[in-house]
Amino acid sequence: MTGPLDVARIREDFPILTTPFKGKRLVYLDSAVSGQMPRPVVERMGRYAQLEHTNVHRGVSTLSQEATDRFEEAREKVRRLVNAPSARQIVWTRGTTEALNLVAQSFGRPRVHAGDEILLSAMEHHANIVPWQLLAQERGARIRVIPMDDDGELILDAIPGLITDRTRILGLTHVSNALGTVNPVKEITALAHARGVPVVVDGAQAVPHLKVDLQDLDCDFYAFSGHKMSGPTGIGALFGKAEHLEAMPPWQGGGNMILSVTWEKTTYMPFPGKFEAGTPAIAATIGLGASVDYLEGIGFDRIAAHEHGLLVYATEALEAIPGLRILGKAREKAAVISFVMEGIHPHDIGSILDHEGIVVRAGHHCAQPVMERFGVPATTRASLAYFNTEEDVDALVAAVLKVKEIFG
Ligand code: C6P
Repeated sequence: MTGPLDVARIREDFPILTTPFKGKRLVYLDSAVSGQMPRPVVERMGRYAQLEHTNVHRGVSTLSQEATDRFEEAREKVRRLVNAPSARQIVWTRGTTEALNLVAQSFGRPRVHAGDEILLSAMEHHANIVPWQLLAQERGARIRVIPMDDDGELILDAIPGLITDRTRILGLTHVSNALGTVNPVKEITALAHARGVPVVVDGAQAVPHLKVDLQDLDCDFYAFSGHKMSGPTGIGALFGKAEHLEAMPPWQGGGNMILSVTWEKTTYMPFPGKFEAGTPAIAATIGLGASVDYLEGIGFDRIAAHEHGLLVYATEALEAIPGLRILGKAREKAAVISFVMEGIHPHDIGSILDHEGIVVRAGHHCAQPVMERFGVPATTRASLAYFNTEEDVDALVAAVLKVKEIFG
């Protein structure tokens, strides 16, 4: 599809946006925390639950075979979305957090030893910090950090000096949830690969907004969550390069991931099966497939153009408010606006906005090192999606002016 988005039409797919909230029009500016699900996704999951449900990969019944087909079709849709070479390289997880823990445990643990180094960017979400800290503590390794500048851009020149003979992995977020920065993943991956260092990318905030091409980026792992891309909670994915997934041991054991079990010896399914122990989130997986259809139906070029237009519009309007400071001024930026206001706590701003029917997030956004870097305990964050409008931004700006009035 080409041309601008028909946002009014799209909004009809989201009953939450058209149903009064506290007697007001709901202004949802918190898609970075969790996106809203359009009607076709909800309906697809409902149809599965009511008419198609049973377990997958476990039976000769037609019902089970059909559920398995739908489940695997979703894997193919996700493969296509991110241009992975093979659907087998898409491992289902509960979300980004679980995917990154899988990499730390199954890929990281055998290769990280005492004195080794794990290199992370300064703008990681806790989900791409804590799993590596746990591993580093266990192994006696250390974490090193790629710094960022005052605009919230990574200092790329620092990277070659931070990669040493002891660097075992580089972890990088594609889009910062706290600042909106879009990182040059391809360039950083090439720098790391030139020194033989594999790269794990946190794509939680990228997949919903950009066209991601994993074969072009060439990273070793890429993690993302269904609920941030118009899909349900409880499902996400890890992409891995085939040679890594082949070599990695399972990280959880149980049914569904084995070829045979005896008291003496157990053999495992080939990937992705060996990483998917137990009954998966079947309805959510099929729902995620429907969300891919929905997003592709709109088109990522149009989504990105619409969101960028709103970002520019909102940035200009907010910056005109005296005493308001936006954190994160990267040249490449997704539609995330984190701001602070002189003398007013972000929680107070968030509460007043909530009263006006405007949903934003106030806090550290699970990125405390980013807050520390900018010397603030928290920010107020508005994050935009393809269903937002200039009217939403105007409502935000009016409410922020009201906050300013209340706090003098
Ligand atoms: N960020 C936010 O408000 P899960 O919870 O596993 O689906 O996603 C974790 C995660 C990982 N990486 C990034 C960059 C993220 O933004 C998130 C989730 C939400 O910013 C909730 S803390």
